[in-house]
Amino acid sequence: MRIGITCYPTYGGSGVVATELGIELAALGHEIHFISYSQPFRLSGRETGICYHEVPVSNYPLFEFPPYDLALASRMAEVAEYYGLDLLHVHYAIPHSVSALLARQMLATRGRHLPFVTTLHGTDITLVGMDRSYLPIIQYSIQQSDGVTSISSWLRDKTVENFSITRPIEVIHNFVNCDQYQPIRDESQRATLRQSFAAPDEFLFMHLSNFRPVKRVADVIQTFARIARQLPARLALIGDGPDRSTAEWLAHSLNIHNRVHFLGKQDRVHDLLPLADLLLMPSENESFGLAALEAMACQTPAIATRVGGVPELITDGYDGLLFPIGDVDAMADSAVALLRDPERHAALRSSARKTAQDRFCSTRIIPRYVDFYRSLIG
Ligand code: GMT
Repeated sequence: MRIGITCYPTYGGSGVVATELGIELAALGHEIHFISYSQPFRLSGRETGICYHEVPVSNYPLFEFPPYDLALASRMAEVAEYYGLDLLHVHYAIPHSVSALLARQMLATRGRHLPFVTTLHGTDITLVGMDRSYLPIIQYSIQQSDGVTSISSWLRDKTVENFSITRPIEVIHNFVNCDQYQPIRDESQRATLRQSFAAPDEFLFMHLSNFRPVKRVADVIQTFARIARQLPARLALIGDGPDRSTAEWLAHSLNIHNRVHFLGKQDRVHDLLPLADLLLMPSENESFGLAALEAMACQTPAIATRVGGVPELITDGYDGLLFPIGDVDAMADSAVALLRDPERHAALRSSARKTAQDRFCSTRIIPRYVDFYRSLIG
């Protein structure tokens, strides 16, 4: 198949899923065309079978707000026509599904059918999409999509509830490539690599996000501060975003800044996640929690909040630990108790990897997308 994919190219879960999906599909022999305003951050630009098409956005002085959605619709229609696309797959409803709808209509006037799939990721439904200025058009574009997928059952139910959607929504969970994301089996190699972040007798915690308020990065620091009072430990935070300076300030105020590493945006997170003992994901909401899945595939279980679609990924006490939002004391105490019990920690680590492999490995999930596309093209 020839598939056009549109996503946000910046640091964030929906862009990661879209990019990894394109890479996996290309590896299966499909022809993939990414259409966006810049190259998605996890693409090197050298992948076989993948082509990137930039959307130029005119910045004429008359425009206070450059109309990206229109430029995107034009480019989608052009790429579909020139490269004979069978289907468009847009990630994150706002504004991508509206642009795809326009592109489909433009091509229909030329006698070509270009079906499009909208994948709902989270804040497009739970936060931004609920804004009255977007709600009616997003509702319309979801209803009008040829196919709609959601990355968790929780998000599907929220979409139906918030937008009164009557059409079917297929749940296709997020996935991880378990060959790329895997534990470092050689203990001495792991110990050597870990030395950049922690001494041999120190535990290593990690956090991975875009540092938006929904991630509650302050809770990461607060939890870690309580842990560091009881155990020798270090924290490495991967990513960047609006709440980073608050987190840095808090680390200084709590006098733990010497134990906290802010690593900024990293594209090879599969090299880092296997080095950690635990991941901290105390989010206010997560419609899935891809960061936790990536860590679990590397045998790093998560201490997370029981929110949104997270319980579809993490089974409390088996492959991770779940807590109420903001309960930093319980998160810290449980982490300390777990790390003081190496057998239980080892069991949680291997269950985390098993869950990633058995339920969310790309080899299981990608065929579901392929079948879904075929059902629409056919
Ligand atoms: O988490 C973010 O702020 C980024 C956001 C996105 O759309 O880029 O992530 C959402 O999509 C991810 C991939 O499907 C999910 O794993 C995240 O749980 C979801 N984030 C939220 O629901 C807050």
